Amino acid sequence: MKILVTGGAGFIGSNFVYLLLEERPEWKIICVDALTYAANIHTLNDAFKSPNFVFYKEDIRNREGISAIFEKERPDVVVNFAAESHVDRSIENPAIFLETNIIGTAVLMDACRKYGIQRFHQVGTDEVYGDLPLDRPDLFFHEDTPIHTSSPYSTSKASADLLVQAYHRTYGLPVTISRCSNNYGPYQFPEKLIPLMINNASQNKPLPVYGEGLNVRDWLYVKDHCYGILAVLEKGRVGEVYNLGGHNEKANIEIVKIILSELGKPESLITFVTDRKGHDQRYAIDPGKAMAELGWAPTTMFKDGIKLTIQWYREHMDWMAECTSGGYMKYYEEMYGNR
Ligand code: NAD
Ligand code: TDX
Repeated sequence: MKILVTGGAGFIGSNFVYLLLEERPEWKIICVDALTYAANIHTLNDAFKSPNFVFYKEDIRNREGISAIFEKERPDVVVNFAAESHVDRSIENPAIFLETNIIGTAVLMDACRKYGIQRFHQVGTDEVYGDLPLDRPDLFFHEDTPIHTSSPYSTSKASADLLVQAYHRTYGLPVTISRCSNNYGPYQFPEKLIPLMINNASQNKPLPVYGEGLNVRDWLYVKDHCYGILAVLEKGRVGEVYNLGGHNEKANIEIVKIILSELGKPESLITFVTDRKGHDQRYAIDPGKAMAELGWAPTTMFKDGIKLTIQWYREHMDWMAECTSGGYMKYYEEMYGNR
């Protein structure tokens, strides 16, 4: 099996590469990543040691470059993780989200049509369903929940999903889509809630909580997400959407307090700042279809996963320092300076 993984130098893509090396060591992995600000090539240091791993620095928007990789490697399966993934950045600068997340996905699928493929899998998000009210804990996102997006990020991801479904119906491209809730774990760029709070708390810097910190996210350990994607590839039905999540809802403020407590830091570091524009209230996935059809279920409880995650960042402060060098301080100042 030859599997082409885009976005493999980012958070979830790199965890997926490591899962494949562990669980499917006979597969050839062709990793394609443009190495944007969100990537850290050192994340893949151990993958480079495998003879079954090859890496191409390429942009999924580049039709000729992507075509040349397909021509040379002839992948059997493509899994598309590559994306601009941060909601706050999409609010500041939507254009690149439309280009990478929509056009990039189309470029990949055009290459799949040209060269033939057993499966194109699109890594999607629960944010395409919009949000749920805080006072209706009985409501969950199902695969047939209407698409109703809030941010330029979620709109670009929803557009990509619609395009994937259109390529299936129009051209018969064998596609699947997974839509996952918030991931946490090793190798996440410290612009996202959990690594940002771990990084700031470690340095006794203020922890910027948006609004009152009451927005709810449904957290899944990244390795469980990766097992879910592998299950969709191997057991999922072509043309179908699968929601992945672990019924692990937490208000942001709870997460921040857990991090402070694990690190032995005072709650006085918490600073409430101006809310995110259009901030989604609550995400909550019903993963019943994936569980019933694929036999998939998360195995890492949040109480264990968050400890593993905090421990990982404490042991990899050099990795964090690499991510936060370069443009990070400028980004931080622009995003949080006057908040
Ligand atoms: P990330 O930002 O950590 O990584 C994205 C990777 O894609 C980076 O390595 C980056 O260099 C690469 N990339 C960006 N633009 C590219 C381009 N034009 N061409 C080639 N490579 C490019 O993101 P992530 O958190 O790992 O998310 C991966 C996927 O999973 C995304 O599609 C995201 O929408 C989806 N997702 C993420 C979460 C989450 O909680 N992080 C939840 C559900 C779904
Ligand atoms: O500094 C912060 N303070 C804060 O209160 C940051 C960065 C976030 N927050 C809040 C906003 C959200 O309610 O924490 C929550 C989580 O924020 P993010 O980590 O930015 O994630 P979210 O916006 O929920 O989106 C994530 O999950 C779905 C990923 O970034 C997406 O790629 C994925 O599709």
